[in-house]
Amino acid sequence: MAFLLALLIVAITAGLVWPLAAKMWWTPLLASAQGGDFDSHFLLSMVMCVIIFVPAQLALAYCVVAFRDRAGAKASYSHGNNFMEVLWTSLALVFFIGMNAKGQSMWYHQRMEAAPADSLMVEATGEQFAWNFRYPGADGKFGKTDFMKVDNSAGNPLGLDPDDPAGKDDIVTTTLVVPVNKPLEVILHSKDVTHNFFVREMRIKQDAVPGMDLRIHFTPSVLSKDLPPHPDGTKGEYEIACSELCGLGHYKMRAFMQVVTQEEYEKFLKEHAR
Ligand SMILES: [Cu+2]
Repeated sequence: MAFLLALLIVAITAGLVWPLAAKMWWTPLLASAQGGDFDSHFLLSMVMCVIIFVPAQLALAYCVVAFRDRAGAKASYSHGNNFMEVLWTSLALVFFIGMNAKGQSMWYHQRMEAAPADSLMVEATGEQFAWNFRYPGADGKFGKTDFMKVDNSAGNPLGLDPDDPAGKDDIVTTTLVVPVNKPLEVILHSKDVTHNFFVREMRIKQDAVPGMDLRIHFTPSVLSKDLPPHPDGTKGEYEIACSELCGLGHYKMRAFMQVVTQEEYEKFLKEHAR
């Protein structure tokens, strides 16, 4: 019986490690300059888990056999080993603090540090259950908004103030179109509840919180026309999925992001210029 159990433990361990060893990766295409750090951090944590998990399971299988019930033998009690206790507690401490420190710096770099000076700024505003994107237009300045002026039916979902000259050329769209290889700063707002701006290929996930001005910057690096089609058949677009349970229509709250060439981007701006 002990041998069978040990065999089962080894088989389950092998079955769990197999997808990783066989490189059955589940990360989607990587399409931002900063996403590589995220992937290597993810891979490092997976590898560390395997390094800890496999010997622990093999030791368990060994103990199941070595200390199995033998007729007539008396069990002995061990109070443990202080040296080993200190050793693995400190190793775990170093590991967790180290992983956190590395993750923290990636997080900090994209959110707390200022975006590069030549970044394109786009405001993304979530509402139940849609996204609107605003470009500052030719003057590079966002106009004032006033929530009293929000009127979806009149085509002013963001409440642009018509009296502010800086807002006259602001462009509002429902699809996010950005040029490739240019740093992009997304300023996240929400009109009602907490939403989340999630683009898996960019390895970007950031909450949009009502009343807050949350920023995240990254550099899209793959044209959307080079993307493989989505399982739902959508082609040439990155999905921006709301990733915060925000109400009954949460499941269908999504928008799309197109990464285009500089020329195509300028054409897009001209077509939408006001
Ligand atoms: Cu949402």
